[in-house]
Amino acid sequence: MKIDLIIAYIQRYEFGHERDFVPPITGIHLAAITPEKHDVRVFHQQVDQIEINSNADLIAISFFSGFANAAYNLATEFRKKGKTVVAGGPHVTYCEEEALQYFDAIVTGEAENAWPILLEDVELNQLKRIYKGSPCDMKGLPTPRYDLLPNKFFVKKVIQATRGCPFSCSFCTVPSLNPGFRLRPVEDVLIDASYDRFKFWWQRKVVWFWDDNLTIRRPYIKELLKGMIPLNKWWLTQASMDIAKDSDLLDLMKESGCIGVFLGIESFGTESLADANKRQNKISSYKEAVAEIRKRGIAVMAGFIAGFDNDDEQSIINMADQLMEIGIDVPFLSIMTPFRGTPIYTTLKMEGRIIEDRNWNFYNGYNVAFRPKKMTEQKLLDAHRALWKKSFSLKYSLRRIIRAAFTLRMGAAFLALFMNGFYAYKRVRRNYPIDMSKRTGSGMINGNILDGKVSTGPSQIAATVSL
Ligand code: B12
Ligand code: SF4
Repeated sequence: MKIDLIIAYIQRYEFGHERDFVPPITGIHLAAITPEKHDVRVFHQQVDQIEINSNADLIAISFFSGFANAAYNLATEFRKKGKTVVAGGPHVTYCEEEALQYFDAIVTGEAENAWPILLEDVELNQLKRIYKGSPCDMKGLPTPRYDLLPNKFFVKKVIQATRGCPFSCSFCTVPSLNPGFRLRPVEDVLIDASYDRFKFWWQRKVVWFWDDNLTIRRPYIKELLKGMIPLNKWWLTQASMDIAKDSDLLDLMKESGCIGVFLGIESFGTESLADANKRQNKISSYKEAVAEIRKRGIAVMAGFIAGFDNDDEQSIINMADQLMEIGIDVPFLSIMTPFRGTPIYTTLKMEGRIIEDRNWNFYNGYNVAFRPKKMTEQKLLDAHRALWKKSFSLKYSLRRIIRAAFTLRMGAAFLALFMNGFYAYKRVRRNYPIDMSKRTGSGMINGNILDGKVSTGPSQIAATVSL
């Protein structure tokens, strides 16, 4: 069969992205686990035009909640052309009934066991409506199909070594989406990390782990990193703050070429961290923890969330200074989003605080889909935008770039330069995160059909994976 795998996307910034940094791994992983007899193409709606007139036998769409409207629009258009359209990913896993209105079949949970069965059923003309994927054994997973990635992505080597996370933060779906903590054999991961059929040296050099919490199982990560040393790569990952107390691990991270770690710091409020169930974070030790990592020349990227019950406008805006103060090299600033399948959704739903008439566009991480406790939804949005503008002002961005240039190893300093430069340029161009209440309903965001092709935004500006 001919299969088109599509990663749906909706532009999140006013003018899209200026540069496409890192791709999702989902499409190229699904392509890799598709039996070889099938002919697969992978489209990323953020950079590719989608061929509605495709001659594929099967269209398979993956999407996050914030991009559901794009996925549903695509499915509707493909089905008008008589195509069989299936879907999977975090949104359909929690919104089965809704998704079944748009797709011929859905795969919930992980695909490794269910996807081959679905494909066989399509061939036998016996497609069922729901395929329930189970947490897979990660031994023997193939190398992602990097050859199918569009050239627009700057970094290409995205890898997954583990699945799951032992923590249970209230806003996160990982504990139910990828239950348990599972590992790929180190030798399999090293094969992927060594893949070098890329055009540019940095695409061969940089390895970006798309794991939930790569460092949590110490014997495993230490074995993996020892194996990484001879590969001479620059690598990045997500991790939890406990790594800062493990100097042996940090030394090994440095030795094996780590240039960046993403920490979910989330908040500077004690009550907010309790609301988040983020017991692994201690505010009093943020600065010290960041310094321990930076001492090894590794850049600290960190996520912060605006909209906990104890947040007010000022506490949100204050984060711009607080994150500078603790030494963060690249901040990622989002708004609390009540994703289905999370404890925070259950709480807000029970309290009647989900704004039911806000569609999935409001679930892109930059919009408000619930009623905050200490302010109106508009005030939360305004406070987030004020935080974003202050954090990515030229003054703050340059300070971070210069600090990184003088204190971090080369790859980490490049990272700080590119990422801060990327956001500062957006700030200067006024390319702000889109306020969906001003766009939704205009028909501009939800995947326009242009000459039989679908784009993600009005101007067809390439919209990128943003971090
Ligand atoms: C890597 C990652 C990122 C990366 C890459 C993003 C990307 N587009 O891929 C970065 C850091 C950029 C990122 C950003 C964001 N992310 Co993110 N991210 C992840 C993470 C940690 C791993 C995803 C992954 O690649 N897994 C490995 C691949 C191989 O597996 P997979 O994608 O899960 O797909 C499997 C199954 O779902 C299924 N499947 C998926 N699609 C399909 C399609 C078909 C047809 C089939 C059959 C099966 C199938 O099969 C796959 C194999 O089993 C997950 C957490 C998690 N455990 O899922 C969060 C997660 C996906 N992210 C999430 C969110 C919210 C975001 C942001 C909106 C955050 C923000 N505030 O800005 C942004 C969006 C940015 C963007 N432009 O896409 C949420 C999504 C929740 C939801 N319901 O939508 C998750 C689940 C984390 C959470 N908070 O709960 N993210
Ligand atoms: S530590 Fe990260 S991945 Fe783990 S549950 Fe919390 S937010 Fe999710």
